[in-house]
Amino acid sequence: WSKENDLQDINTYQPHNSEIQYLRILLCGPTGSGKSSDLFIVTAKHFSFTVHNFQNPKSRTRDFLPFYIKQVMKGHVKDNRDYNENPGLSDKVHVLVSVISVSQAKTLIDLNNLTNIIFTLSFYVSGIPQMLLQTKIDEAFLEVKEDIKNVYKSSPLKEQMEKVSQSLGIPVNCSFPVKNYHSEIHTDDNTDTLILSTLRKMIDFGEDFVNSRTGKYWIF
Ligand SMILES: Nc1nc2c(ncn2[C@@H]2O[C@H](COP(=O)(O)OP(=O)(O)OP(=O)(O)O)[C@@H](O)[C@H]2O)c(=O)[nH]1
Ligand SMILES: [Mg+2]
Repeated sequence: WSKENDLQDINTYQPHNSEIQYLRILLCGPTGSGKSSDLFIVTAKHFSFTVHNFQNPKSRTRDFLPFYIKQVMKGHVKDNRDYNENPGLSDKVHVLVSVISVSQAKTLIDLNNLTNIIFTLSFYVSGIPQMLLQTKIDEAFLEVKEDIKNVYKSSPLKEQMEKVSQSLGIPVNCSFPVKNYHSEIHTDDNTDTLILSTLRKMIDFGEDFVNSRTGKYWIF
């Protein structure tokens, strides 16, 4: 349980594939799930990164969302408005991260929405690494709220992670618990440690993907 290694590796990370300068990670999930908070405070403290916000176009129904995300993943959507006709590897998404809070995962509507999206996407897109983040574990599990280091010891949390992984069809080893900063003014080492280990995983998954010759996935 230490953040130094991850911090060092993330700091010196440079994609080996010279086609790209940086990884593109797409966070997708219901409103309020913690996408904007995710990783951001820690990340902003140590690293530089760029954020684009994509919203399902207002005129479209919810059914449109998976198709919209598919366009984003293929690198066609630039800043919500412009269309990129011929996206290269650097425009495409390299890791797809689904984000849902524990309490949202417990409501069937939120879970079903995410399941539908992931299901549709996995139908269209294969080969791209997928991760699942379950956020707000501090709200849901007292033992984690008291000490974030209990994250790997809490059996109710483990059960919750497994249950949701299974419903979403994302393997447990691609599934991570997250506690974001929310009201804290100061950052603390233990919270940083968990967040950095998750960020590290995203980079590992993305790095594998852009090197797996190809960096190719198959979108139908
Ligand atoms: N307790 C707790 N609160 C959190 C956590 N993550 C996020 N929050 C809070 O939840 C609220 C929503 O988080 P956001 O990051 O804004 O959610 P979002 O997914 O970006 O939502 P949209 O931008 O509407 O799609 C904020 O008030 C956060 O401070 C967490 O791990 N624990
Ligand atoms: Mg947001």
